[in-house]
Amino acid sequence: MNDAVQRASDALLKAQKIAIFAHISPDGDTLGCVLALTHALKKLGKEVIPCAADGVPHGLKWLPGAEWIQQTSERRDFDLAVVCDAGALNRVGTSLLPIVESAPLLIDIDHHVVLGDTFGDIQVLDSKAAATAELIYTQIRSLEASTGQALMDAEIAECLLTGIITDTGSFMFANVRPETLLLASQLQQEGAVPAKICEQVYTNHTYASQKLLACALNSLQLSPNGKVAWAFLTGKDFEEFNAVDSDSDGIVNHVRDIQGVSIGLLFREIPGKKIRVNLRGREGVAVNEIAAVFGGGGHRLAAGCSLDPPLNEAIERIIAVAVQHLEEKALPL
Ligand SMILES: [Mn+2]
Repeated sequence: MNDAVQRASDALLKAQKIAIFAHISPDGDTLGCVLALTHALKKLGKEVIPCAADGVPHGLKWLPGAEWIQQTSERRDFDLAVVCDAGALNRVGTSLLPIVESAPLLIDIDHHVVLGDTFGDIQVLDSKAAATAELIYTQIRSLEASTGQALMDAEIAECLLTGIITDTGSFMFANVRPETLLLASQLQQEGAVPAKICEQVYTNHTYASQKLLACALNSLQLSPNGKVAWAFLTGKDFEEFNAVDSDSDGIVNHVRDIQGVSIGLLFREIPGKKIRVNLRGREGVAVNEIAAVFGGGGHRLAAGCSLDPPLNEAIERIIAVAVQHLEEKALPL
């Protein structure tokens, strides 16, 4: 990976106009990465356009530089495109994909490493990193080493620590490594304030999101073996509270966090579209394998996919696969 980091630094320093892309339904990691890299490259005098097809969700609008994020761009004159934390190229979103593809050179920086889905002329990939923010930190340090210019500051540190905190569930997930905690400490020393980040991310819910949580928990059900829990949100629920998609972020964790439950699923009915499913697992399962059956993907403990309506049939189909997955995992090797 070190070689790829150096080649990425060389390409970033050679380019003048750089577009940086987040993934659809953006989270704290993808936006934290895009903005941290944007801050660093602006300091180096680069012209940078940070893009996210779905914009910035309510809970992340406070990120330093969030106002720079563009949902689309007419421009095609970039020297270089960078995609952060996307998992697969099409996850930049259909509206931005042609822009990414028009760039003469493409860098992919990511901790989702899905065989067969890698892309980019330069690939800075590490599936052991808890967040892509860990890789962006390394990249920015490499840019500093190459130029002799100090780039790290409190704003960059805040963006990166946000990525680490959100992708580790505030250091509660199994992806936390000693390196992750050391880096968090380093970022706090650089000026990031963990309490501020957690307050913004976790204690600043919209009214609509709390009402959606109530609807979802009201619909909660358990499989006969008690190991799969699911909840759903209908199009009507979203309508009633004038809620947007990002208002349902995080609800799936409540569905999984039940005694005895190994897999939690949240179904979201989006009128005129496929039914979105968020999957969360506990150690020992691989929910991305379940999502893959339906053309989706993600991490072992957090994944997503889409199914055709109607809702009740979608629920039946995926629960059957989830229950079977647990039976297979329970078999002795
Ligand atoms: Mn991530």
